Amino acid sequence: MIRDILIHPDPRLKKPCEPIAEVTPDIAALAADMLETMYDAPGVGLAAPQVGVLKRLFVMDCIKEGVPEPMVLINPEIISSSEDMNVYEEGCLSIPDQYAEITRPSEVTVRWMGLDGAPYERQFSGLWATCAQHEIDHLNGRLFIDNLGPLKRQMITRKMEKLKRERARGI
Ligand code: K1U
Ligand code: ZN
Repeated sequence: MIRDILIHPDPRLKKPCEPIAEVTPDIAALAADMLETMYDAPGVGLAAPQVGVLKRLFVMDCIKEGVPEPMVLINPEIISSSEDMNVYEEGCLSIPDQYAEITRPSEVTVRWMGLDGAPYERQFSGLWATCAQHEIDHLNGRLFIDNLGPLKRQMITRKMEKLKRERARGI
């Protein structure tokens, strides 16, 4: 089932999310819905708070062409980050059509729980590393625009408020 994606500003996008104690059928259904919603958008990642669920889970698939590699990461933690940094022009499904260059560590090692309840650990680089950091920020109530200066952030927020007003009026 495709779920609605919340648009900034929304208080649910600013709250830290709760850890998931165990993988229940509800969590498995949420992950399946989030993958479907991400591919439909389309996007390369999606965090649970973006669909209004304040739990520590995100999905991603950064293969743009070729064989899909859907990933579900529960309670993800960055356990190490490279000193080497990378600049990527990021977007966000909760901030449509707005992009900004964001600097982040170019490689990160992430530990998480899989849908099978088992622990996993993997080093990510390239877009996978950028996306994992962007999604973990969502789980901590942070958006990529929080890395921008106040004027740029306010300009984007005003555009999103206008977009939400227009959508509410069916424009
Ligand atoms: O979390 C999100 O809002 C999803 C976001 C993830 C992301 C994108 C770029 C850098 C870091 C994190 C997106 O997927 S935005 C859409 C996007 O980047 C994309 C869409 C279609 C094809 C390829 C990329
Ligand atoms: Zn985002």
